[in-house]
Amino acid sequence: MEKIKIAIQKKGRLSEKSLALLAECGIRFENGIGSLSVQASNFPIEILLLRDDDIPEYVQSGVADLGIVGQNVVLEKTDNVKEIKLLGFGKCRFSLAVGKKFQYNSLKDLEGKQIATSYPKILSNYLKLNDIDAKIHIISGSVEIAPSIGLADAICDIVSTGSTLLMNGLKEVETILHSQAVLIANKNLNEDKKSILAKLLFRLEAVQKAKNTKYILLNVPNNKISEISKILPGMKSPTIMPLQNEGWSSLHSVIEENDFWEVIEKLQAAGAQGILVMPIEKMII
Ligand code: PRT
Ligand code: ZN
Repeated sequence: MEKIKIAIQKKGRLSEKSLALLAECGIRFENGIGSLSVQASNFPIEILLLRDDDIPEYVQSGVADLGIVGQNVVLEKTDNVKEIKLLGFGKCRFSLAVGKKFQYNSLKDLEGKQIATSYPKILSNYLKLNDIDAKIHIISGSVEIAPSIGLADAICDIVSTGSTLLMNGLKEVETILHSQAVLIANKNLNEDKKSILAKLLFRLEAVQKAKNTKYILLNVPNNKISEISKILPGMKSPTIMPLQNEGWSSLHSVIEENDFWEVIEKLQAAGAQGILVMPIEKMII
């Protein structure tokens, strides 16, 4: 039977979360993670463990059918793969930074200056779009030290907390893009592979929905059931079960993580008691 090949980062910031996501989709792996490729025992998928920089090209050429990689790397390496799904981890931004003493007012101040980066394509597109002529120095690692050793006036790099910039005496002046891990696919998957991808996506969506949702149980006086049910949007409508205590019921529903505290406050104000909130493992609607 046909298998789908998914490329994920071998060792780095995205490795653990990529593997965990596949595991949450119920995929079990046969051999150890030390090797270059890993077979799944219960799903038609093979995992290729690669450097993240190589993943977009492998997917574009069809050596891998799918890949999990940062959007920043996809943009830099290829424009010929399909972005299938944002995965919500590996979040960062790609920014321009200059030395603390650099008098920066606008992008125009970078005209004629030297900028160090590992992402020449994204940077040059951005400069072109903004009509700035600057010299790009391509450096593969430790870009943030370039200004202090006199190699460049500015840098363009990935930032997450900003502490690396701070430690190197730099200040962030422009955000070029926001990035997170994304599932990409080859543009010419055959029908068999498309149907395996659809199965994988179905599972991914169930996992993602569950992460954003909580299961909630609460005790409510019977005369408040309809008022409280309105506060809880739920999947369809809440489940209501009588309690042994006369005049009280137990109400079960789901709530969105985002509205969590707001909903809890409203429920309490409306007379709910004994509120229990639990994680949901998978959610299929
Ligand atoms: O070996 P391989 O080539 O596979 O890995 P890599 O070293 O190229 O990549 P890796 O593992 O560092 O990052 C993989 C992906 O994680 C990146 O492509 C981004 O999409 C995403 N990501 C999220 C980050 C960061 N956050 C991040 N903070 N990638 C890099 N950084 C670095 C950044 O380059 C800078 O040096 O962390 C430093 C800044 O961090 P703060 O928190 O100090 O701002
Ligand atoms: Zn890399």
